Amino acid sequence: MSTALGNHILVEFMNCDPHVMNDVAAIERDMVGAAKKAGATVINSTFHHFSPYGVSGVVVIQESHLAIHTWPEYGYAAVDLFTCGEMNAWISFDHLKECFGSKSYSAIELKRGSVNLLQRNDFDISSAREKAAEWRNPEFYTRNVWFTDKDEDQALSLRFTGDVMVDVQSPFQRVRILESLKYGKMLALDDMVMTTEKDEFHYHEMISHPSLFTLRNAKNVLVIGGGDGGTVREVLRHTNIEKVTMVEIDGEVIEACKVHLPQIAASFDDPRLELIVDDGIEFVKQAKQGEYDIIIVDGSDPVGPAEGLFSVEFYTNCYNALKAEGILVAQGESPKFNEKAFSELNHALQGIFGENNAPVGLFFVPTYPTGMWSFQYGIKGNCHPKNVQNLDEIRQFVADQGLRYYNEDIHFATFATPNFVKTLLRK
Ligand code: SPD
Repeated sequence: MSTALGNHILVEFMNCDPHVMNDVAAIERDMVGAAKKAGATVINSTFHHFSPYGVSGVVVIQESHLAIHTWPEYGYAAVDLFTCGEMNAWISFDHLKECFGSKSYSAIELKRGSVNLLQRNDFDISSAREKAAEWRNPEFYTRNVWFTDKDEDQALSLRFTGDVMVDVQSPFQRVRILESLKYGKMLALDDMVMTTEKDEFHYHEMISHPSLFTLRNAKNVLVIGGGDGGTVREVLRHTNIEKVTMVEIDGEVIEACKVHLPQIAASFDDPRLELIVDDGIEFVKQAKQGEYDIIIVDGSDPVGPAEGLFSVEFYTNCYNALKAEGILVAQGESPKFNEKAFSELNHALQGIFGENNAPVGLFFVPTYPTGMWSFQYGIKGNCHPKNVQNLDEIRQFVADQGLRYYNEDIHFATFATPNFVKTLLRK
């Protein structure tokens, strides 16, 4: 007969895979898996990813708990396996060692609650245990897992179910589709939120319609990036558009979205669309001069494959590829999250298109850090979104298409800039 109430194994997992050590979803899955493999009943799990890196979490089990804290930069995890009853926590230990790819480890095993030191009270808890067993369904437990999009000082976190539909490392980036609780399925590239089912319309309507209503006779549009398909879906709502060429560097993004985000990737079969999987920067360099009415740059943030989408050379090539009356619209980052990229991009556009021809459109995206985001414009020729007069036409279009963000008021309001933004834009 055991002389203790509980068994506590304190584990040092060393030389682990640093990527696993920084992956909150993988660690939650592995810790829950370790509990279940050893026959434990899971009550709930809470896991957080910390800035700049590291994961902490706990799986509460009917037999006590499993807890972890990781230091990816050292390939290290401190793990507690605290169990009572018949559960063999060494089964959990073996499972985690395997999952974390730990090449060296040590463990201390302690008995907790020595019965020689305790005095049992005179109270019968067996009926309470039976009651608990009646309502507990071992298949369902609360999961509390958070995805965080951040820089060193600021972050936006979304709670997600822990279920991962896609997790692939493409030649360019890590492509993931996760299920968030508040915003539905979400596309993440590396550790950044790109789009979610519930708020994608904010971004995709606003990247498309202001320029399309400014240049009402536009026929030929180029989209760089936009692999989820949301931008071409919006552009193709306009019947005056005869051709859209979309150049996305990462085929994995397109495939993942076609399968898991079909309402965003809804227009890939439109015969007016030519889809090219290739480098957009190189494509624009080779493009014919004066070819496009509108160029839309739906890129990711200026790290990894999208870095070149924030250069003077790229936007000069875009300028040349536009017709004499043409509009460039670029994903312009946030004036509160990435002030530097935001203002540098605008200064570059002012330099290429002219000081008064680089307006900024602000709009709101709840799932991007700070919520305040921008599109930046380059106007070639005399067209200007502020001069739009066809308001009845916009109203009718919005109603017919069931748009949920853009309307005739927003068309003008997006170009209103707060004073701190005006300061950022001043050269
Ligand atoms: N931090 C997010 C920057 C937005 C990048 N583009 C999103 C793609 C949606 N089509």
